[in-house]
Amino acid sequence: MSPNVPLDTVSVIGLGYIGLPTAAVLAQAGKTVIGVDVKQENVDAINAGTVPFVEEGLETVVAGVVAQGKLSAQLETPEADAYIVSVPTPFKGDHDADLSYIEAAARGIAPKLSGGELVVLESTAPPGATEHMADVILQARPEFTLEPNLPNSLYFSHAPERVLPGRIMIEMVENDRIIGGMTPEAAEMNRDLYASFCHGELLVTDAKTAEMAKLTENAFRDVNIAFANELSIIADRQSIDVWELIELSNHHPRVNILQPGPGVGGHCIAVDPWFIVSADREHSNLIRTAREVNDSKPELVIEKVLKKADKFKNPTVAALGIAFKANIDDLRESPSRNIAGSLAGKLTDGTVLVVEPNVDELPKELAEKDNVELAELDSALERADIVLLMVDHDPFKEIDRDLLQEKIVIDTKGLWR
Ligand code: SAJ
Repeated sequence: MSPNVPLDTVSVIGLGYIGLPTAAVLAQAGKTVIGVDVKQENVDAINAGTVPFVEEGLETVVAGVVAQGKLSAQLETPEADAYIVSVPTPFKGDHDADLSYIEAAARGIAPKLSGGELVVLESTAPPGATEHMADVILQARPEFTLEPNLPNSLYFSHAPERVLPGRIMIEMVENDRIIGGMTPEAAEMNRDLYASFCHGELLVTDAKTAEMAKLTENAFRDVNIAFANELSIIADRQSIDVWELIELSNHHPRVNILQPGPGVGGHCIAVDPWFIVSADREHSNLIRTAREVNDSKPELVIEKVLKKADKFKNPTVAALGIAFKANIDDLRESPSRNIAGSLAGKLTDGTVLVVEPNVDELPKELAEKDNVELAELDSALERADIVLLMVDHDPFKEIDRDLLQEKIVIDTKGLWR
């Protein structure tokens, strides 16, 4: 039997920051999309045409495709022509990838298969993860085969996402995509499916190269941010303004240094390079060191604040921004969130006023602390002895500089130079 072309019904497993936008654009392209999520509240929100997190432009598309009956969500994996697995891959222990969510998704898909289906892994994962996902399914359903064009063929592929949070709805459609098939036939099916919504170039390769390419992109960025962060540490000690230093150096036609900050956050750049390290610990010194440099940054920011706080009996610190980067509400793996928590723990006689315009409530570990408050920008600036800028959210750019005159300012993003 030939593959189930044209793959009319698609099930997206995992309706998070990547899965939901993917489901939405597929539905917009005319596919019948059934999303699957383990969280009942996410399923309910989506079926009501709303979204469980903030992402520019997403809610409008979700509301539209749900109203047209092209997108629905449920807890159980359905029968479908194609599956897209978009679940988390955190790390465990010594930074090894935890593939348990991928395995659980595979076990959910296995009983629904009848032959000819495409299963795409979108989750970022270490080299070999797509093969592992296929193994889990083939172990559960040994009557199927990877050999193409038979009645009992299954097709496996890896299509790593490359979208930038905050620009997901644009980049999902415009970015070039890498398509890594476990067989050429699987790659071809995957390419045809993604061509329905993606106008970028669809670059076909094998699954393992695709897995490594995704990790390479994020490791490249991590190494380059580490360079900027290391410069910021050295410049600080030399009493040099690191932002001026970088600006000047970037005038060279072949130099393009990124920006230093309070550390690297998010669930991609701070995580993915470790998958390369764990795949080959002996030969990944540069990538590991970059991770360590970026991970050391928050501690240096904390030390700087504590030094300044020393001269106050009851210091009040305004911590501006706890999202992992500008203009989003995503607090996962956020260095600034950890810095705020750590400062509150250390400044037991002080107060930390968290200003985060993109959230309505503090995350649990901060809310539980007696000396942490979620504050409005104006009142925090008025009350603070020390103003610690950690995220370059737009509202912080517009602050009246006169309000900062009397304050001790620690600007980790170079926003107020
Ligand atoms: N950061 C700096 N200095 C910079 C740039 C970023 O300190 O010059 C920090 C940010 O503040 C943030 C972290 O790095 O804490 C990551 O932010 P980001 O905007 O660089 O990237 P992400 O994590 O939002 O998205 C990345 C993107 N990858 C690349 O740019 C190579 C995106 O395209 C990927 O799809 C995404 O990871 C992912 O899902 O893997």
